[in-house]
Amino acid sequence: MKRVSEKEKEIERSLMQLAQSTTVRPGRIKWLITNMKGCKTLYLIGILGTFIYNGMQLTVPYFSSRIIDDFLTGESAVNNMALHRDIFYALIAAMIGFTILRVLIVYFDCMIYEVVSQKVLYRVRNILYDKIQRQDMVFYNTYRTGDLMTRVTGDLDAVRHMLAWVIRMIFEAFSLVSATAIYYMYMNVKLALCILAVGPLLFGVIVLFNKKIAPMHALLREKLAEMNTVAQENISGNRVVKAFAREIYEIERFDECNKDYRDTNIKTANTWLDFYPYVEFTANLLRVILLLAGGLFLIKGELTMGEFVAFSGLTWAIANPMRQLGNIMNEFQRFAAASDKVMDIYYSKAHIRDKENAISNDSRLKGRVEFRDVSFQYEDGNLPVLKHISFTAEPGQTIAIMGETGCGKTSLIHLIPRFYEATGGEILIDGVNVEDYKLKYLRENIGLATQEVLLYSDSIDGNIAYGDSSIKREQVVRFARYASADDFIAKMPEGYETIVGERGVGLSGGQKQRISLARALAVRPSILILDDTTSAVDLETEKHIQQSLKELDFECTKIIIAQRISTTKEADQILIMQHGEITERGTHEELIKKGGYYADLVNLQMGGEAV
Ligand code: DUT
Ligand code: MG
Repeated sequence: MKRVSEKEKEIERSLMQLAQSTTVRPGRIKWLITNMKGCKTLYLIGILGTFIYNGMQLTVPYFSSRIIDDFLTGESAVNNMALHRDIFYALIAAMIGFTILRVLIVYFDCMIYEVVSQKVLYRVRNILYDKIQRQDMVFYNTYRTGDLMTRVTGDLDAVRHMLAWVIRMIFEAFSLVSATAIYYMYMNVKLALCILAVGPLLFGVIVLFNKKIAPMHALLREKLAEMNTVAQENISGNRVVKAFAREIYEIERFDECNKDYRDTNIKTANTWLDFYPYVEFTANLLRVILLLAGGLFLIKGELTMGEFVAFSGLTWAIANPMRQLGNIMNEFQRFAAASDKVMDIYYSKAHIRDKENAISNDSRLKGRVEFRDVSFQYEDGNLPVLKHISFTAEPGQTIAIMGETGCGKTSLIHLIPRFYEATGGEILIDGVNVEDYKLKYLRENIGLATQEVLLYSDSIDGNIAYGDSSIKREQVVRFARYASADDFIAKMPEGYETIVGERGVGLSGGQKQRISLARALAVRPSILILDDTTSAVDLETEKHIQQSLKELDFECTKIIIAQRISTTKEADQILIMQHGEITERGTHEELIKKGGYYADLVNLQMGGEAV
């Protein structure tokens, strides 16, 4: 049995914590804050920095208004210039000094936002990947790969952008406008109120815009996921596309999605254009108000020339955030749409998971498999796939399952490692319900060669040792021999180091099956399940494999699905399935005597010679 590493234990612990702490789905911002674990203080410093450098924007107009009033236009300007030239220089030096300081603060502040957002991105991405890894089959049947990929890439980036840019911009706008408003009030309350009266007008525009833009972003996000799904399915299904010469059709199909995505993007961008004139009008209204009201106060002597220049020099500090608001709202809505998708996965829970006191230990299971009146139906299906299945496989026995295609063989064996949960009855291993075992423990004791072989883009050695990376080369070779794979592997240019492409490109169907069998054997399982694993292997090789399976140097119960009599005839028990039910059972001889489906099969495949 494999040793559980410290790192694995740590991951397990943190996931348990996560599972407990994530029962209620919080709001988006609260969710962001929880994921800022360890860098909340840094982020707060970042926000404080934003306030400081925006407040410092006021220094330039403040010093310039002092210079104008005291040294250029005021009554005692000439006098001051002659007597206090040092103050004049000091004011100019202060203006330059504050500007340099401000630039430095902006630099470090941006860095803080970037660091925090990357840390959060790293954390959330890992959690998402973990969640996806631990999901059950139902999840994989529900979500399409392209959609999941969009969630861990594009959607997550929108979340990062929220932290790195959108929030900074919100605080920037807020601090700039409030600092300017306070400074305006300090200089001249009446003029300040006249200018700030445009606020409610702008607020109305933004609320309307927000209502229109939110659904656009949700749609945009769907279109992107759709496009990614089409691309992903096509790339992985490239052989089918080529076989049917459907390249042009697929290119056109992608083009449709791409166009759709582009058009939605343009439409989203245009939504802001509809609102832009109103915002621009309001922004320009500021200048008009300033000229009219400011001019009037200047003439009446309620405002000095320096103050007027300061007012005028700061209108951008109100107008720019106004113009920026559209962009901010846009990005905020992008974040809203994306974070919903990310949080769906973040808070998703596998239906099939460990019970609270699930059994797990270091000892090997004996491998007694018992099905007690098991029935099963897929969640999305409307007919039962398995009906009242009962049988027992004693440790070390071989059970063969046969039956026409679609009768439920694969569904049956998928219940043993709990890929799906039985809808009726129970499945016991060593007398304990499979639901009472820890999934990891249960599955470590099962070696499964699936009907559809999937190999990783890795060396043959790496593929065989996938379930237990601690095994040495000699053992890998030994398991390859059991699976009759050693011969052809040895003949390959780089032997066991040969890299097989994605999904085993470069190998024949039978070769892939044999590697998959070696991989299942390499975990030295208590229960070996083979789903049509030798169907593409020639009869001679198959005979050899059958012999090896009998001579394994560890005890294991074998459950073998096969179509060939040659594979199944030596089994301790043969189960014949029809429409989800076991209709015949017994040994080869017993079933031939019975003269049912199996006997017909023997006649068909062996021309009756074995009878
Ligand atoms: N089925 C589903 N959803 C699935 C898989 C299968 O509804 O995700 C249905 C299709 C079929 C029945 O369940 O009608 C049994 O399928 P299974 O794959 O168990 O059949 P099989 O006996 O393994 O067929 P084959 O010999 O073709 O592998
Ligand atoms: Mg099958």
